Amino acid sequence: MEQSEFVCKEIDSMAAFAMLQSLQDVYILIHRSPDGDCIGGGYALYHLFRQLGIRSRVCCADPIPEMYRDITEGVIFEDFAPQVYISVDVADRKLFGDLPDDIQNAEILLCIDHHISNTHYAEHLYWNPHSAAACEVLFRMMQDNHIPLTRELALCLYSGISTDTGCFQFSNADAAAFDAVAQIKAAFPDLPYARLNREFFVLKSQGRIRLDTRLMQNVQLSEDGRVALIYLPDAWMKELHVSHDEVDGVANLPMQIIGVEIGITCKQQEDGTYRVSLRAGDHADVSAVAQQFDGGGHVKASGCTIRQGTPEEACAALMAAAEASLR
Ligand SMILES: [Mn+2]
Repeated sequence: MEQSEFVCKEIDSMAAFAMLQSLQDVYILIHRSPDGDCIGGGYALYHLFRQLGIRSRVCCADPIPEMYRDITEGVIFEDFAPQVYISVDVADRKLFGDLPDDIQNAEILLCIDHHISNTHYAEHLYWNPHSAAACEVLFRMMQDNHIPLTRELALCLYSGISTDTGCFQFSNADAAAFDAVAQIKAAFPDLPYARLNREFFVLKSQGRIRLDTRLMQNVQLSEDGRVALIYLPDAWMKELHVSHDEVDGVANLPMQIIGVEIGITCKQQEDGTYRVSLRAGDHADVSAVAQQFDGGGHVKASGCTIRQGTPEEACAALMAAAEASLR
């Protein structure tokens, strides 16, 4: 990939909004395996651009999962050639996934993010690594710039903050996150919050329930039950007719076991690589574990990809790294 010479410049909420206002024909890039935060953030930016009379579209390497249809419903993107690219909730350009080359290699003018692991790949970065969600960062930017919250924006931003905090149960659900959501709920009390939470966190297909049961039957425990690892073979997904976007959230499964400090989910991909999600309880730090495998993320939720080896080797390497991090 060609790298141009620039030093990523961090900017504040006023400069970020001034920049957004000055753009035209914008492609908004979000990460592969899209979650509620990047989808909510991407669509919030689309609605914001619309209010400003600016044409934009959200670009993702993977399809948007069905459970986020409240966000995507009624939005039809126009076809146009981009003049500029921005990104939201994407810590590293590797996470764009498999996009067409011209998009993949494009210079990103502005990244809006909340990942401490952000690699400063964009020309400008507007971020807050203490925020629970990219959608919370966007909420603050809009507030600082006196942008009125619309119903569409409220739905998008709520979805991002709710999903990135695991429905407000992770430690990142701090006062600032609750404050943003309190303001969103006060402004739009009639949005279907309870139904959204059920869609995001409770409902699963029959295949997914069968898969979860099988995964739990095969969980590997070590360090007196402080590390739990589940391995998900690609063949099981095919057999039970579960799609990759349906296993979003499977990383939280090992953390349901009392005593588990580090939960590891290792998903075999169709191409033989392994997509790994790491979750930490009260005391552990999994971002350091992910970094050993060239990944990253947050202290309590991180990820990485293992590109070679048998499933046994991948799992053993992960287990060893997690065990070492607890000692
Ligand atoms: Mn996020």
